Amino acid sequence: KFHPSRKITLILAPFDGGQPKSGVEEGPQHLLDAGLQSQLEELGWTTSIDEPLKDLDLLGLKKDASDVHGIVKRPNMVSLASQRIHDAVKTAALKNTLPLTIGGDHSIAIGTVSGFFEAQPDACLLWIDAHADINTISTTESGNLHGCPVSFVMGLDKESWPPHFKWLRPNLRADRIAYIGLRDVDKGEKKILKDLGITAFSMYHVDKYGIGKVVEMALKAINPENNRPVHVSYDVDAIDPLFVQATGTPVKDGLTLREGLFIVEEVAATGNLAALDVVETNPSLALNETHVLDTVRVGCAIARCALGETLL
Ligand code: NNH
Ligand code: MN
Ligand code: MN
Ligand code: MN
Repeated sequence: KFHPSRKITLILAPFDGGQPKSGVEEGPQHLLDAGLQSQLEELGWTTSIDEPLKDLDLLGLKKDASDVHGIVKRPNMVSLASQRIHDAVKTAALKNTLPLTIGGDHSIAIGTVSGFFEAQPDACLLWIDAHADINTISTTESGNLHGCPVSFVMGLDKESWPPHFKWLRPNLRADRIAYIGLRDVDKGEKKILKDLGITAFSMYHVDKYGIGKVVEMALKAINPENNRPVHVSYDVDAIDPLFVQATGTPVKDGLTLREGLFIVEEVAATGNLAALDVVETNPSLALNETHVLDTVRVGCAIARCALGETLL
């Protein structure tokens, strides 16, 4: 429904500033090397590539030891990168292309979500992750900004924001986001989810209802009339480490590979997918080459299933 012309802007976000493990910035190149672009073209999409971080000195920014705000690490680096990604996603969406952003760590979703919702204010967001990524500057225990993007785009605890984020206009409402796959949620995050009444399906709910029902309930909550554009922000660690080993914070007892792909197949079937992020593939954390290939293939499969690949 939203993309009859089937054009994708592939936005490369080789960014690792939102967490401490190097290697996640190599994700985009690995997915491209695995043939992502031709796989999407095979499905009937025209693709063009945008590299919004190209003109940023990421290595230099990473070395800047003064880039801290209390315990929060690299607010300047994350802000500069997310602002460029915000502009790229917004521009892609306004041109009626579907922004597909490849990370990189999940802090880049500060840019993808805020940028997409500026272009499509009626949109809703499906966050697929083992983690809720809704820590605020006050609740984060790690100080890693990849654990905080949702709180930024919702404008939570804005008084405590590092000054670097002045450019950011929060535009995500609590009734427009739903989670699937949660199983490692911090105490402070549980309170936020509860207080704001956010729709969240953990692995408990997947076990209880089955993935089919869970996806149905999640979409019903954020898109009751089935008429809103859907942004899917997909952290590959939502899927069990049996299938996705090469990621920064694997958590056991996750989604099976089929459950993980089914989620995006269902969104694709609604015709409402309008933006997609695939984040947190870190090829350098694999123990062997098979693990790298497995994880990168899963990243490509998520994109293909979201963009219309079916089994029959
Ligand atoms: N909740 C933890 C934090 O805020 C972990 C976040 N890690 C993730 N999120 N990989 O998806 O640091
Ligand atoms: Mn995440
Ligand atoms: Mn803007
Ligand atoms: Mn995660």
